Amino acid sequence: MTLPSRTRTCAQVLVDQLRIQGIARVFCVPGESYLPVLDALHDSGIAITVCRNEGGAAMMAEAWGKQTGRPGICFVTRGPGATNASGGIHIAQQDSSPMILFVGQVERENRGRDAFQEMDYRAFFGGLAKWVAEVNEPERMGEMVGRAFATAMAGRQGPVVLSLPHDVLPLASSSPDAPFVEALETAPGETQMAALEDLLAQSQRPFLILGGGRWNEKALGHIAQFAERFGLPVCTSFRRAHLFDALHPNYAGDLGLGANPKLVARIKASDLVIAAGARLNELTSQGYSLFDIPVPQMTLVHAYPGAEEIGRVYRPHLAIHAAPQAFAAALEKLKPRRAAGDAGTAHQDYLDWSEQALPQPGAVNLSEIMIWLRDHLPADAILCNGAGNYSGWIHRFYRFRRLGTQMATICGFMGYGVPAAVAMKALYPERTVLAINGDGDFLMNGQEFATAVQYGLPIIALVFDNATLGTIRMHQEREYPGRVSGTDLVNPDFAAMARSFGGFGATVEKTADFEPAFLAAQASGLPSIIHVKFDAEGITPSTTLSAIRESARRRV
Ligand SMILES: Cc1ncc(C[n+]2csc(CCOP(=O)(O)OP(=O)(O)O)c2C)c(N)n1
Repeated sequence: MTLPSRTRTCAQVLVDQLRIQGIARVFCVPGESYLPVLDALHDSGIAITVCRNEGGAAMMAEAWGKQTGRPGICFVTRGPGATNASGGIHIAQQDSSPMILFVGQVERENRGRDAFQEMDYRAFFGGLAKWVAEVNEPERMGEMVGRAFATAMAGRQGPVVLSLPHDVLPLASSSPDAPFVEALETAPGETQMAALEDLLAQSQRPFLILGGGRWNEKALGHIAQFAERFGLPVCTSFRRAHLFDALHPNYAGDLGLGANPKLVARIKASDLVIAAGARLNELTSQGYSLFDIPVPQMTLVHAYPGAEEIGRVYRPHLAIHAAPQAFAAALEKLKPRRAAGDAGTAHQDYLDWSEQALPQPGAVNLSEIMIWLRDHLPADAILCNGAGNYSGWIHRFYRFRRLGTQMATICGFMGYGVPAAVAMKALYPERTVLAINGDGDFLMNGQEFATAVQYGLPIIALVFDNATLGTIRMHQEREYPGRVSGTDLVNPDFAAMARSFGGFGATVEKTADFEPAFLAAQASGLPSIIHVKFDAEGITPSTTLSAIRESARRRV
């Protein structure tokens, strides 16, 4: 796409660059520091979602990037806006999601004076972002924005921060436009693929771990066929369960918090692990206990798009520096030299682990609710969640069937569910989008429910209210049994909150109330909150607070 040449301001070059890169929507909280950009957006055809907090705006942009593989865009004002937005940057870094944060900056003539809301973004975001830069020369705007897209999408994807000095944005710019940027593809070499074929021929108990971003349906189709041809059990890394159909006969479950012990044992006993696209982070590696460091006890093949990640913790026996799509395509050519293995037992272990609801103290049973959702939601429904013990029920009982249906932070950031759901509903208005939250979790960004109402985005937010910051209470009972400190919560009426915001609200106090509440929420056509009150005693799907406390007391 080439745009007509005319005299443009720096801000207009920036916005034209967004159009050239195919950006349809940006997320922001406005600030006086970047008014020329807001003005340039006015007639650009790019939609603006104005958020209530920059933390929510940055998470929406991150979620957009995580889902689409192209950078989500967020604009925030200087100092306070930038610091509020930092949560989204942390998520984008840990979750490897492409996003660009544009942030206002003081005038160049005042830089270094500790001027009003001045910040050194290179220092502040330096350890988080893939690239932090300030656009000080008007004629370099196109170049800088183009590079921001390329950097955010290349290798291990992540966040880029571009700072926009106040006085630069309205200046006339002769900057040329940069062309549309494709993510850099790296493909495996033939020798590496031949080596992988040899390793598979020698292996008795191979296993495939699937994770990371940059996948598409076609590549995942190649992965499924590869697993079928070789009889490989496949598991997904922490919060990437949507990469493989849970009902596929080769699916062995997901690795993460509360992983199936049989799955963990199976991986430990395997003689060949192929990690495809997964970083093998702390939660996936079960607290760095699954593989020996630095050289894993079994043969490790690590296929990953970012060279700097391969060997960061684990020295692979075979390193394949390749983007997931190219790696998956290359797998098509591999031929089994022995009879296919048996993934059936691994899949049965997964089904047994996730099939039945477990008993839970109190009138509300979260596993029954999760199983109801798994039986009634369409396969393309998107589930967004933040952090908290409630997510353990999602991991264990919900069955993700399609790419992009699980939107949760790999870095365990509270408050992600609502902003991610707002972004997903804006992206896919026709799909069912849930924000699943704990009570502590929800109020970290629950204000973005107002954004859902403002833009007519009927997300359904479930708030699992146990009147405690349950995860921390659980750790507390383990370490300091009976000494509850700083974890109790007194909550508002979340259903009334929904109504006061202009949405639909319902309260659930027993399991049987959930179905009618959910159906009523759907029928309302409004953004909805379903306030589910349950007993904190049922702290995880498989244990209680009392059991944790008692066992800690016996230990002391
Ligand atoms: C932004 C942020 N702050 C703090 C934490 C630490 N943390 C992890 S889980 C949790 C409690 C979550 O409580 P809640 O939302 O009520 O869910 P529950 O664990 O009770 O299901 C806290 C405080 C975090 N992960 N993220």
